[in-house]
Amino acid sequence: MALFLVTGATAGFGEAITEAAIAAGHRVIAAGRREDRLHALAGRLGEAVLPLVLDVSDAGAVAALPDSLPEGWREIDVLVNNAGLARGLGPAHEVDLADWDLMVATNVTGLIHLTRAILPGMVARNRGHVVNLGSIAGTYPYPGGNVYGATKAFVRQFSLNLRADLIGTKLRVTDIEPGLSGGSEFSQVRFGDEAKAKAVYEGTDPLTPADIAEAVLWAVSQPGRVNINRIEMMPVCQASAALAVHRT
Ligand code: NDP
Ligand code: 8X3
Repeated sequence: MALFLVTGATAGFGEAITEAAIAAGHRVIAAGRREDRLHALAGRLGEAVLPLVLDVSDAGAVAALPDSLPEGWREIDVLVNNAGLARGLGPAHEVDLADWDLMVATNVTGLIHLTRAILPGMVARNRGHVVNLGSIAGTYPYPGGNVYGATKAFVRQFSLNLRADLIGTKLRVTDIEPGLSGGSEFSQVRFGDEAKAKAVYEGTDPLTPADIAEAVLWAVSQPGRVNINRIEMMPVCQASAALAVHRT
């Protein structure tokens, strides 16, 4: 039985990862900003869930986290850096800079600060697994992906570089890189518009939060000698497109 810390557990992938971890007999510190959702989740899944209100972009709260956890919930085995978001799909020369700042603050700065806070304990125990939520957007460019895709490219390279630093320890690092996925609030958050969010999935059979959770639990449950570096996953209805050529 392992102790997980899952960020962004109030919706989508994080909620599904929490459910899957509990179903597999683990304990989960379920983190997010929406306290009502965290309590509903803990109420539904029982005492193996510890609800934790945490904004990953709050550097002070993140740094204070390891010492503020209750006794018995401090030795985190699996950190799932799932909290993240996209804002907008406009071209780089027109976007709202606040959207770019928010994506960097959450997907990059929040993720690295939390990792930095949790890693020393893992290294001291010589036990632990960091699972990051990257995206295919970190590998394949698309119009309007600008800073969102760049944050996920950062997550992929940071994951690989963590492994380089952790060589010689028993710690593991995995980057999960999903493509088009429904059943979460991702597109609602990206567009702030229900009709636009719904249109993203029309006529598709996207990945589900349960698919992502299964990949996370599979990576974590490998024998200790096995490190799954990256899992890139797409729904069958999605493939990378041809390069664009502008002709006059
Ligand atoms: P959701 O919008 O459904 O969930 C995002 C979660 O992140 C919410 O629980 C939200 O909780 C939390 N969150 C956002 N900002 C913060 C913050 N500052 N501090 C703490 N928690 C925060 O999206 P998904 O489940 O789809 O996405 C999860 C991850 O997977 C993201 O990193 C996303 O980039 C990535 N991803 C998503 C894909 C998709 O198509 N859906 C595909 C590939 C990757 P709260 O608001 O309560 O804080
Ligand atoms: C989410 C997948 O293709 O919308 O990371 O960027 S995509």
